[in-house]
Amino acid sequence: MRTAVTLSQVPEAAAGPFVFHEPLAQGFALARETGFDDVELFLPGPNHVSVDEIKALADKHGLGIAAVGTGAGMVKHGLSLTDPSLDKRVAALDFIEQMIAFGGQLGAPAILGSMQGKHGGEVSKDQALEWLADALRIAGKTAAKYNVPFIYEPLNRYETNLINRLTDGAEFIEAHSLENIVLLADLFHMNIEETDLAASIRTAGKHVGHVHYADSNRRAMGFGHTNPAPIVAALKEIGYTGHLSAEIFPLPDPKTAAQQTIKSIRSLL
Ligand code: LER
Ligand code: MN
Repeated sequence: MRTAVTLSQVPEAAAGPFVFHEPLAQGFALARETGFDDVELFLPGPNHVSVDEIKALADKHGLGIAAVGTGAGMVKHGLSLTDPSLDKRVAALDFIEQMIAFGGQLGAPAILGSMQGKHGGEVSKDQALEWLADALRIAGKTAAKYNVPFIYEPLNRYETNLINRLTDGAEFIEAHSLENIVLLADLFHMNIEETDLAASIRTAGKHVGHVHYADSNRRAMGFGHTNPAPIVAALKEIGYTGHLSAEIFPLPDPKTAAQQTIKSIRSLL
């Protein structure tokens, strides 16, 4: 398993669960300094910074790109894959496909989190899930062109009413025969939704492709009440070799949150 830390460049997400919000050059340096292998990028969109610039920063600091988020499509542009408007759904998928291409050129998968949207009003749950499956089928194919998977993230009930649990995500992938889609086990969302985090990871098994390593209160692991030992043991058991990525609040300050994450992971790996 590899360690990663989140770098955000999205002003609208200044209060979000990202460790470093400094300009990218500084963010990469801080990630290296605090001991991470890789970084996870949360960018305003596919044209905010060039792929070459990211490659240069990654090389300079000896860091890889773990993943790229797509949430700015929602927080900046209000786009979701399950919007009642066809135009907005098309724009949402287009944004995601551009982020897949951006990340793909860096060898990094893109993540679908908040852009999955919600059902409600004129959109039934069945309809929303059908749109979600259609979009995941396309995104999986696009990602395959770059030899990376596409990451789907079940979110807690306050953020989506589509799929909240890891095992429901695994069933969804299988029921729709979705290819090249992996699941993101965000331990913060899972703390709200799962009965037993380690058991859900074992059940979802081979579908788990990324981990947001957060404590119960979305602070660095060790600053809340989640016990990470059985979770990391379950990840080892399923043969997980992906990232433990700190998508957490920068509390009490970014460096301390980053250092605590590394300390927790080192004690378990
Ligand atoms: C994104 O990774 C996530 O976990 C969502 O909660 C973002 O709001
Ligand atoms: Mn997450």
